[in-house]
Amino acid sequence: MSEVSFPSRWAPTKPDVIQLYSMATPNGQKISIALEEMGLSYEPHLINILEDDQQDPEYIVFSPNGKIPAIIDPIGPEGKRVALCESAAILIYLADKTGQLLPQNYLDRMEHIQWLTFQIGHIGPFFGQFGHFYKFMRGKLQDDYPLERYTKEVKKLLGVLDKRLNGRKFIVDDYSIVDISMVPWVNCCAEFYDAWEYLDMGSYKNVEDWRKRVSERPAFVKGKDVCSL
Ligand SMILES: N[C@@H](CCC(=O)N[C@@H](CS)C(=O)NCC(=O)O)C(=O)O
Repeated sequence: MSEVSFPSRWAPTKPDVIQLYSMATPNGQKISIALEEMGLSYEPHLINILEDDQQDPEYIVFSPNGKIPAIIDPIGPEGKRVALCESAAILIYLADKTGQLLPQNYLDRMEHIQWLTFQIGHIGPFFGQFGHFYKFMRGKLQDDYPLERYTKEVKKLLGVLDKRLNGRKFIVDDYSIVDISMVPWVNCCAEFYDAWEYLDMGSYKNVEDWRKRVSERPAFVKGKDVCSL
């Protein structure tokens, strides 16, 4: 991995701690919540995606798809500076760095990674598209098909989570980076998209209990508002 420079537009004032480049969206919240939960020191920088900060040439160097979140850890393995984008990769990196919120045992670890990739491959993209058509495009399109398609898929995914959480406090065993990756998206549907009633979220009782349990954690409460506008 080649070492990157700190972007001059978001110059660190504490260059010895992890630099977080983010905004308080579900994908961004995951990382600030994890950093808080793990007790790591970090310096947050707001990347305002509404103003296309994520396309800044200095930022694209270490987040090539122009998305938040990203981090630069000035003191990674072997003392090397590490830059990472993609929230799942960052969560695994932070968990490995601290030995927290992801088991080391191979098969337990793979079960966590399975659910983490389920979040990345399904929950993030489909909840995000649902929000686009429900919150931002509703009433602006002639065709109901996009909203119907994403509503159906989000309800299916909520059903998968509800079944998985039957008799469980968390998605795998103990609280982990998997829960941190998912709850911001479920909260986003209920709160930011304001779709709790529309999606009949009250009927997913296990999901509701879990998101309350997770959302009340002090690190979650603190982390979710980091890099707010
Ligand atoms: N797979 C990526 C998705 C990141 C992502 O979609 N971030 C959104 C905010 S939630 C973003 O940066 N959007 C800005 C854009 O698309 O220009 C991850 O998990 O980090």
